Amino acid sequence: MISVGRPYLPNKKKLYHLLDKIYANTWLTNNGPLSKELRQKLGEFLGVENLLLCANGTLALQIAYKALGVRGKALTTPFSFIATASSLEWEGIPFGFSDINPCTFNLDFTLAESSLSSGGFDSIVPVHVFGNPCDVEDAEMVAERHNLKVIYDAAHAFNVKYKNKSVLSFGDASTLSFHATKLFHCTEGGAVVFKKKEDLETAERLINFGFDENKEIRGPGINAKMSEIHAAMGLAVLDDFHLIQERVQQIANHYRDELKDYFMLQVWNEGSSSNNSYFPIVCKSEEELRALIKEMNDKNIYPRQYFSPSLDTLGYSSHTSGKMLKSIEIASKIICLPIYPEMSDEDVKSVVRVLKK
Ligand code: T4K
Repeated sequence: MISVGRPYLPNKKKLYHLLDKIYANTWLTNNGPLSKELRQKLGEFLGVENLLLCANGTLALQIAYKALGVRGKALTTPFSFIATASSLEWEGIPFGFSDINPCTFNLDFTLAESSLSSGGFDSIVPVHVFGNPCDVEDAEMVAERHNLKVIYDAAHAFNVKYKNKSVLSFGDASTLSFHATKLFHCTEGGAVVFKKKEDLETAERLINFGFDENKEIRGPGINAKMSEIHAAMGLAVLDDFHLIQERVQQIANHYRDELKDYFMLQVWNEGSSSNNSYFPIVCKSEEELRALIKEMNDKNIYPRQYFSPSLDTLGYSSHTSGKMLKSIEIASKIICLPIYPEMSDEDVKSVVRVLKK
């Protein structure tokens, strides 16, 4: 079976060596030595400061909102995974949607500006969809004009650079997912990168029940820590990340060369690198999409319709005026093709063969 993704499994010996350390330390969670090592290595690898590991990417979003004191209305994109919106809903933060640019699939900040002019917003939550950096300069100009906090959902943007700088260094905070389906993963896991050290320090308490470094409770918190076993997986995967990147780059290049004249492809933000974690194509119609998915499924190929449905159609938010038509249209015609490091050349060719028929 060829599915949309398959988790990278590091060499067992490498992982066992790290698990041996956990046994030797008898330390399983609560900011243990392996999670400290992973945190430091990730900060260096990604070129960012103020990085905090979390139990998953959804909690990373929730911790970012809490640490930054986001309570008023938030504006976000309807074209994302459900966690972007459900994390706001779960935190009781009222939110509205603004439509996307149908070429980049990211928030269109010109449209966002007009949604924001109705007032009452105190944050924006843009997503770097499929790792494509949204227009961070426009986002920050808009945020400054309207006095908003910016929390980027960068779940897909591991190791993505914008103008040679980590895309995670923009905004008040950026969050990552290290779920098994991501190129870099810890089985489950996530992180927040904060602009300010004081927000990081607040978040360090929030993920650990509100305890400070002296074990005094400084306010309400939750348990959103990463365990040592998850950190071990992360360290083993990080060690191989160059191999993962190299292989998915080859697959993406092949898809792009073969399919660019047949489908609309995502328009990438100029001056940005790509981690090739997803390979979306946009069909001409919903009918074409249905037919292609069926043909692929018949050949044991299982792409996914990320992201569908458009989140504004779920009835979550009461702060949206009108339908998000561009997002709804893209959601009805998009397919993310299988891409993962273990895909063989023959697997890749078999996907292309169905699509070019
Ligand atoms: N923000 C954004 C923009 C996100 O995309 C996500 C997560 C988040 C926030 C939240 O981060 P986390 O809290 O998850 O850390 C998957 C992932 O579960 C989810 O992490 C991810 N985005 C989303 C885009 O995709 P599903 O429901 O599509 O996953 P599932 O289980 O259907 O797996 C997809 C494919 O991967 C399957 O076809 C088979 C393969 N697979 C999956 C797993 C779990 C395997 O081969 N082995 C496995 O162990 O959500």
